[in-house]
Amino acid sequence: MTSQTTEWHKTACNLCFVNCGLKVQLGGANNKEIIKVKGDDEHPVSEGYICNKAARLNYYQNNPDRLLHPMRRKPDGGYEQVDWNTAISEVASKLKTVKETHGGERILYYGGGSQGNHLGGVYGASLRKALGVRYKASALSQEKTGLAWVFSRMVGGMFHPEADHAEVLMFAGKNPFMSNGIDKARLLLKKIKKDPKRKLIVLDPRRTETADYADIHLAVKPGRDAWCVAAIVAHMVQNKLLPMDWLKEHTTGYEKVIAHFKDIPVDEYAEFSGIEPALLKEAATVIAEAKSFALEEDLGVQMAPHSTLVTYLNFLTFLLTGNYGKKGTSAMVAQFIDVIATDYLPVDEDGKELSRRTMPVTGAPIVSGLFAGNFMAEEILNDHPERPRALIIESSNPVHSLAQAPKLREAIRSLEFSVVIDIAMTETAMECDYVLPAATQYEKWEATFFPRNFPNNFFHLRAPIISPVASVLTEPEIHSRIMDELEVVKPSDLNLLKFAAKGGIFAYTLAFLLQLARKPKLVGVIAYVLYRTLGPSLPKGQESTAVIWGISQIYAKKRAKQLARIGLKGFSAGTKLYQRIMAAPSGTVIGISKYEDSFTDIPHPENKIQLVIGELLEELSELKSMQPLIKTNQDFPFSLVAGSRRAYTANCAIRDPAWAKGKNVTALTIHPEEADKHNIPEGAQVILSTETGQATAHVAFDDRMHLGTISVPNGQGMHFTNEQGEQVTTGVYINELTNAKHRDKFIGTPLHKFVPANIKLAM
Ligand SMILES: Nc1nc2c(c(=O)[nH]1)N[C@H]1C(S)=C(S)[C@@H](COP(=O)(O)OP(=O)(O)OC[C@H]3O[C@@H](n4cnc5c(=O)[nH]c(N)nc54)[C@H](O)[C@@H]3O)O[C@H]1N2
Ligand SMILES: Nc1nc2c(c(=O)[nH]1)N[C@H]1C(S)=C(S)[C@@H](COP(=O)(O)OP(=O)(O)OC[C@H]3O[C@@H](n4cnc5c(=O)[nH]c(N)nc54)[C@H](O)[C@@H]3O)O[C@H]1N2
Ligand code: SF4
Ligand SMILES: [Mo]
Repeated sequence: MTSQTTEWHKTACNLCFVNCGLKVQLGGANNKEIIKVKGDDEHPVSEGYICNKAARLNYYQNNPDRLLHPMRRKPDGGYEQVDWNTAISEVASKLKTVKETHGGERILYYGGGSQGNHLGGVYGASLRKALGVRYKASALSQEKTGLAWVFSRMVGGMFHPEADHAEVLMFAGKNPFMSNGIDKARLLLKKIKKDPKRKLIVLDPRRTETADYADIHLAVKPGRDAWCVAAIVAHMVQNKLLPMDWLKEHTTGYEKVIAHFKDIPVDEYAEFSGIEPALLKEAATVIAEAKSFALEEDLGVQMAPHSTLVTYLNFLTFLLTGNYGKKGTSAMVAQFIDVIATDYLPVDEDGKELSRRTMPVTGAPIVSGLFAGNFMAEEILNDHPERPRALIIESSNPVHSLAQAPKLREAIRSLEFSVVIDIAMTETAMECDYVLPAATQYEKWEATFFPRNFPNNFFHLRAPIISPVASVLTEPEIHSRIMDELEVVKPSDLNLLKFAAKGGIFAYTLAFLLQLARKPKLVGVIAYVLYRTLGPSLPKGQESTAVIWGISQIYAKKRAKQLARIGLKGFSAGTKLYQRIMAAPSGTVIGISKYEDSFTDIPHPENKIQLVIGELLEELSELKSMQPLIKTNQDFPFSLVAGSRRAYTANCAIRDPAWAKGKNVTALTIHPEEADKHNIPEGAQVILSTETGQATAHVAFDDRMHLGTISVPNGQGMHFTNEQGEQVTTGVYINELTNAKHRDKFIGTPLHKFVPANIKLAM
């Protein structure tokens, strides 16, 4: 049945982690097409803002390559369709065998959500607990765990840079004009530009679209941010621009940290980083003298040489200048769930961690509960008795998104068992034993835990707007069916709760507290327990929101102060919060933070910011050698930015290349002068090579590029079935060319922004 509707449905965009509120109109056969998209002006954070990508969301929802049935790999390597009962019982039984033979800790878990969906991952936590899984990784641990290590050790909690109110704002290695990644990015850039009292500083080798809005563009040499930011801090220190009374009151270790910057030769470091010393000093002075300063960094730091050190230096620019816990600076937030868990451990007298949990084979550090995906293939491909034997992947495409795809393919194939839950037959799915098809994010209840706003903390739970394809299941259902098969929870343990749920939510709350006290082992599998007990008593279709009720209870306990400020207190505060969330299709405020919380909630002694990170101060001293961490060479004379955000890239969310508008979305870009030097005409086909692989690309000129660099976009080169039924790929599958060993010294995150590479005209 084809129909056209004029009704607007509220939801959110899942193409980047900002998750703007949307209103969409549906149409097409059975109203399964997203026909019209506009910003939801009632959404408290995005307030009607959207970028160019959201309008083409239907390419996500209606992908011709959509996976519609569970698939099982045949001995010949092909796949066959199996029914759900077969798939679930075989997956459960194979996981059980691995657990019984080698132990549950030999099963790895990867993913748990991408840019728009975290609800399934919460249910995945119950399955992990039931199996005894100990080690996990996700997209976060190939970008944000360095940041987590630094913020945990310094302030002990997630915070929000108040970009909207900062007098001076700095973007370090972030191009929000293209990548958004910050609320209402383009509006913010315009607002700052128009206000003569405000200033924008951009630290980026490329003259980015964001840099067009900057008052100061620090066009650093690629990979040399460490020298640049160290010199900025050194200039402040050496010119006594720091608020010593504030440092004394709110921080520890400031004298020690300051001492490290006293002798840094500012001019020399500035020049080495490619910045005019006068301009660098101007930036340092503007920051130090600002009434308020906030900084937001992203992949240009977190995936570039010295990444964790640069994050630390960035933090010092605002923490040493007292730009914390007041308007327009950075303030601690109370998220619904801390999507990046805070993680700090005891340190020695030099401020170095005494110990840290590591991976059994590679010794990779575990930060915020995650090991860096860069170690995954290495962890698997060996004969160590404690190597992983099985892998569960959920809502992630690591064979496409982690460095060095060929190694990862080999690793997954060598396992005793692998299963992936996805909406498409991805590059990863094609290496796994079983593929379980999920409902899309517009066919089920969904949410992310990304929002980190201040002072109003915010959460948006989205109701399904499109009826799911009958042959797929939601992740909560998939996980729970596997759990049922594993029989880890006795049906009798659930009966009391099922019964209580019939008496209403308050009877359920009492029974829930009682049952958890009596059977503490249920705590670990709480999402499953809620789904199977509270779920059935909720209005039909809302079962998977049971876990939101559970998280609301935890939030009410952990964030009682912030919750009380929206008038919710006492025994029923959690349930009332859940009810508010359910009644708010544009999302709702879940708690109010105050600037004072930014200090009182610091978990460190005397609620003080700990400025010393011994390991990173040591690395700072190593900069004296003036040796870049990674060098180009005769064979690979260019530094390749292996994955940059463009107008129509969205990680692996959209597989149909037709979704992208404009001919250069997939191009390899180079500065015209640089191209001229190498006799490469615009539009040429070139062979792009690195030490680990090669690919063909077509060239587009971009006079914003830093000389000596080339760039290819992220999220390209995925396979896709075209109208003729042929498998095609468009653009460069960049992780065929990256090297997993090319990673941050502390955390292991990849250094994708500086990959030595070469290009030659294709014959
Ligand atoms: N259009 C689009 N938007 C997206 C996404 C997408 O796929 N497409 N993905 C989302 C996701 S998951 C993320 S994590 C964010 C990432 O968002 P961003 O980090 O903003 O995006 P990138 O383009 O990867 O990198 C940012 C900048 O790093 C710069 N850079 C390269 N090398 C260096 C260096 O050595 N030093 C410095 N200082 N900068 C350097 C590049 O020139 C680039 O401008 O984007 C989100 N938004
Ligand atoms: N070389 C290089 N590599 C990079 C980057 C780079 O810049 N350069 N960027 C990195 C960054 S910042 C990130 S965040 C990662 C992202 O990498 P991934 O974590 O792999 O995330 P996505 O690529 O978006 O993949 C999400 C997967 O979820 C599936 N999916 C979508 N909706 C649903 C759903 O509702 N349920 C389920 N079960 N599945 C669903 C999609 O089909 C897709 O396969 O890539 C990283 N990889
Ligand atoms: S900024 Fe991100 S979430 Fe908002 S519309 Fe654009 S891609 Fe979607
Ligand atoms: Mo990301």
